[in-house]
Amino acid sequence: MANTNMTQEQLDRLETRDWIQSLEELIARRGVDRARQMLRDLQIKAQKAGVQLPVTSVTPYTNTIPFNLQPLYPGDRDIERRIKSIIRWNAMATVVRANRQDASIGGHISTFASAATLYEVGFNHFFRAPHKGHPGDFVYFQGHAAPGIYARAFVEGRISDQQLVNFRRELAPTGGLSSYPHPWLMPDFWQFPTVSMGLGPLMAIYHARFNRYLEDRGLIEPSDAKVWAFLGDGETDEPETLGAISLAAREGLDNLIFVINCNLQRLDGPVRGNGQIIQELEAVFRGTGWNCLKVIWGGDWDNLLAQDHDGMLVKRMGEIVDGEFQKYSVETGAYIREHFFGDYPETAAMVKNMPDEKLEKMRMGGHDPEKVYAAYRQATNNDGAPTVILARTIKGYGLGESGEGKNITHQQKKLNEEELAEFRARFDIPISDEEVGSAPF
Ligand SMILES: Cc1ncc(C[n+]2csc(CCOP(=O)(O)OP(=O)(O)O)c2C)c(N)n1
Ligand SMILES: [Mg+2]
Repeated sequence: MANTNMTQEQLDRLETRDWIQSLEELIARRGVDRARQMLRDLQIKAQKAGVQLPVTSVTPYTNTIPFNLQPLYPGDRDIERRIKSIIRWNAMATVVRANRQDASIGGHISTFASAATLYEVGFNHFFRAPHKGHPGDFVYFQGHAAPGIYARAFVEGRISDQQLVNFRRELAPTGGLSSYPHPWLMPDFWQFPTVSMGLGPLMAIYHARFNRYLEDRGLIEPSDAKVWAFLGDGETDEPETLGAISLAAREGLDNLIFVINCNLQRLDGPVRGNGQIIQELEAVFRGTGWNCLKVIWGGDWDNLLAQDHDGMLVKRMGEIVDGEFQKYSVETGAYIREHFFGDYPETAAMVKNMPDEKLEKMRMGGHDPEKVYAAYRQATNNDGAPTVILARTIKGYGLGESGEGKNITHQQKKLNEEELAEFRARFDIPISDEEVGSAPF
């Protein structure tokens, strides 16, 4: 405090750094449990002195699982990316081709485009079919992501070319596929109906509860089977989605996992223009006792987060409302440098040597298989409480100029030849120039 030429703001920063260093040292010397105890003690002191924290069930706007606690990814990333890219293409082609036949058929491209990694990590590493002595897992798929689930079943040889061609025309003489998960129309394929938003998550809670009841009454063998529910962030506006979450926590349903695809968009605009949907949901779920895992930033951000000794980057992340984040997803790297990193000298300095193109392409957590895997693994091992994973993604991911992060993307059903060629190039799809316009499966 000797240098009186310093402004109050500069002095505050020095003081903050001092406290952060003390905390770092405590963690290094005594570990996270001791640090938690210390923070609790400080909070009691603060509360008694009238320092009230706004909502204590919200954590900073960054990943719950830090890089150093991330497990090694057990899969082959290259093969998985190739398979996922082909599934992305087939899902898109299914909707595009159906709408070329008849523009009133409809369907959705951008929901699965944002959720592909969330599903593929599940399919490749977590979801189990019933097998000897094990009932398998129960998966509630987000209804509007149905084209992606069909596209995977096609690659697995479980549905035919003709069925994909007849998407949304399941009564066609040669067979087809229902618009959404529909166990009555497709009893050998779908287990649970979900597209009326809010019903999937509500049923998943009762399903997990009932499984526990059957186990407790000795009617089925106890197992580690999970109920997974995949839903949209806009879907959480439905009262049914959040209506029973306190029951799930009260019953300690650690056989239940919600994965909320937080692309910040619903039908035709942002979910929370002037707020942060991830923080809002974290408060609600943590407040009722759920284990909450935020998967916001992809691996591209790890380096920057490692340099963020003063926490200014995470502070900045927490200041941006969803409407602004949406703007970043359609803007250039130069814009992001100026408007996101440029606000504080510390964050501006971090990206000084990074080119604009790199800033534009920094991946979100829900598009990074390693981050998603880490969260799923922690969720499947969690004891005593249900888990919600809040995964940040971009709606229409991979659709480029024609839809990525745009308000219209939910309604996007057509791509022209040039847009198809761009999609093909981005995901290395092995299709020739002559063929690309016809969007073959
Ligand atoms: C109960 C109900 N109301 C309205 C709709 C119409 N609808 C279809 S998709 C959608 C928005 C979906 O947004 P979100 O849940 O965020 O999904 P995503 O962004 O992943 O597509 C709406 C309102 C519906 N399917 N169900
Ligand atoms: Mg959404």
